[in-house]
Amino acid sequence: MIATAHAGVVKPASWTASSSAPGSEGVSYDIANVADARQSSPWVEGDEGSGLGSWIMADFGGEKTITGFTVWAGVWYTLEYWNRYNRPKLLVVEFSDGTTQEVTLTDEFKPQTITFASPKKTTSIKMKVKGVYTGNTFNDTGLSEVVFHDAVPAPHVAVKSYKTSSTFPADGDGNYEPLNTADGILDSMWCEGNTTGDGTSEWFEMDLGSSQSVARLVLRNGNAYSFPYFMKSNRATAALLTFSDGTTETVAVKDSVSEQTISFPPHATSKVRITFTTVKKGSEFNDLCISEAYLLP
Ligand SMILES: [Ca+2]
Ligand SMILES: [Ca+2]
Repeated sequence: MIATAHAGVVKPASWTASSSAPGSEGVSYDIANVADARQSSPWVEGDEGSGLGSWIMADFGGEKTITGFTVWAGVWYTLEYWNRYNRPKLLVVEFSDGTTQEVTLTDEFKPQTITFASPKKTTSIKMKVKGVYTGNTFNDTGLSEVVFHDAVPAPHVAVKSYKTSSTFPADGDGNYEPLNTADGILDSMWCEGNTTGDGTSEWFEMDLGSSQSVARLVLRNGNAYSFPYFMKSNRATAALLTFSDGTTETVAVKDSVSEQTISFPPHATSKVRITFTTVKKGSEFNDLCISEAYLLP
């Protein structure tokens, strides 16, 4: 099973930080950016020096049982900017009872999921930067997103693996792999990579590993980063769902940046292929993208 940020997500009631870098030209480095479901918007500390000793703190507004977290370490605006800024290497994680754990992160432009040795009851989690990987331009440390997990099973049907008709090649903004549709992040997405078409007839398939009952598809269509970006890229307006026994359902897909739940008659199936049968063209890019997609019973 793929560990996704959907699974057992605990949303903090509030966040605070030791400091934040001043924004400029409409760009903010505020602490709110670590929990806005967008990997390209970072918190950047505003302390003197490299960021050692700087911290962020999540307040859960009551006691929660936290099993770990997923972190998008560094400034994920683009890969170039990720290299420019410091990335946290060592975090001291402090719980509300005063106990601490040290977490070492790898220096990779990909989300990292940390699972605690045992689930921890706590009302808050503070993460203090104790070591950094040094950026090549700016001596400031950033974190683009943090998602906490608990042990409560998510309602989503687990996906074992994905297949696609095509996938857009990775570029300076990151990759366009289908796993991006299961991370809860609006500006990470699967985009088809057929250079001659607009995405019509392109598909991706979820392998559920075993027969599961599915009756709803939850989608964030297109590039869901923001409404202006949504308008720039192609999005789907209809899809054909194909199940492992060969049966199909035709469904309409709303041309909307908002989350939509598409219901269909229940099917017991080990695979669901979603073929996008009609596409609305964007104003700038001629590639079909899907930001989030998961199945419910
Ligand atoms: Ca963010
Ligand atoms: Ca996503």
